[in-house]
Amino acid sequence: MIDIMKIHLVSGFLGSGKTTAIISTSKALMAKGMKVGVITNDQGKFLVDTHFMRLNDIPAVEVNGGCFCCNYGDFNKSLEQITQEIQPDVVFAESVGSCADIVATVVKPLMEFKTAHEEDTTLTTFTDARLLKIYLEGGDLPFQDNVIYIFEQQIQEAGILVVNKMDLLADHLLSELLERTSQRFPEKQILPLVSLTPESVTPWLEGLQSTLQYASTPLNISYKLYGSGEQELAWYDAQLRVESGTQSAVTWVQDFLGLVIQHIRQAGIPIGHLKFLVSDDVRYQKLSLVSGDTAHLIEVDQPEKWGERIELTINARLECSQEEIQQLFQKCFALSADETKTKVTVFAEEAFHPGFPNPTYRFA
Ligand SMILES: Nc1nc2c(ncn2[C@@H]2O[C@H](COP(=O)(O)OP(=O)(O)OP(=O)(O)O)[C@@H](O)[C@H]2O)c(=O)[nH]1
Ligand SMILES: [Mg+2]
Repeated sequence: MIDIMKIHLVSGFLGSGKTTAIISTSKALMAKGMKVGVITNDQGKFLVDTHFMRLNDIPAVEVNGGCFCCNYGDFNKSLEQITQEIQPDVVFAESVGSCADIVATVVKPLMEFKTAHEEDTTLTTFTDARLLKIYLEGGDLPFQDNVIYIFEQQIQEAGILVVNKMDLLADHLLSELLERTSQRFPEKQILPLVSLTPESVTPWLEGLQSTLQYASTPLNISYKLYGSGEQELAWYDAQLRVESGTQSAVTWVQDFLGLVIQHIRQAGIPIGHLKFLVSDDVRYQKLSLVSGDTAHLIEVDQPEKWGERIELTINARLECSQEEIQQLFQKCFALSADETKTKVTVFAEEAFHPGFPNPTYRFA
């Protein structure tokens, strides 16, 4: 057995606020002198979230190229690595936002192979309060039914259900939403949360001490539906460098982001999570757009302060085909080629659908 620490698995739909909450909570714990490690996870290979954790001085290792369930060996190696490197008191493991069935495929193997103690392991599912509200009221979420199936299954297996981004709902709607949530999921610990700061995540930190850790019965999940839901989603990841020409690099980045959002909106493509990491030698910023956000622009802070050379990482998760997502970005690159001599170098890019979920272990 790895001489473990607490392991908090963090699940929830794309863009629900997992990374934000983990960063805020890690900062709160680190300020109290605790050692924290994070394992990030994605189907892709160059991840905004991992970079962003590290830029926030939070030790992070990543399991990439597939979810924890399908790469349990890599997940276990990452746990060993982080244990050896920093001997953490607490590990947060954030699963990719299209992943479900974590109890059977990650929690149970952790117990079965005696890697972790039951009382030290939790599973929290994050939901965006705006999406949860629509879902519980029987409204139309902006996704296909089999994608919504994943959203439902993630909630179903939570021990702790975080209703996140409560600050984005009007006050008079909050208590009604919480009441509806408790009625629908009476067996879960329901935590309203704002994840944005170390101070605001205290309810989650306290919730993690509870004994109601995760649904004791693994999901009765249809992999056919779950897999088909993942197939509706397309990933586009890219890493590029932008160097100023006659206009600043940051202006190009800002215009490019606007163009991408405009084209997605025009095509009516549902957004899972559109995330960008912008950095130069001195500063960095993560920019995000998720389903529920109505903005037509995401803005780089203090554009006048950015350097001549900017690194841009793109992680886009949309409900469309692989061809559509690739063409959309290609079109935006082509439209952004201008006469300002801005030099844009794309180091790596890939567009794909997540593979069919095929867990390494499944203990039901
Ligand atoms: N207003 C508000 N925004 C939040 C809150 N939590 C997260 N966000 C925003 O939601 C967006 C997505 O947050 P992330 O933490 O990246 O979401 P995620 O669940 O890690 O996303 P994936 O890893 O792509 O599945 C970002 O723009 C965050 O700033 C919150 O409590 N309030
Ligand atoms: Mg994340």
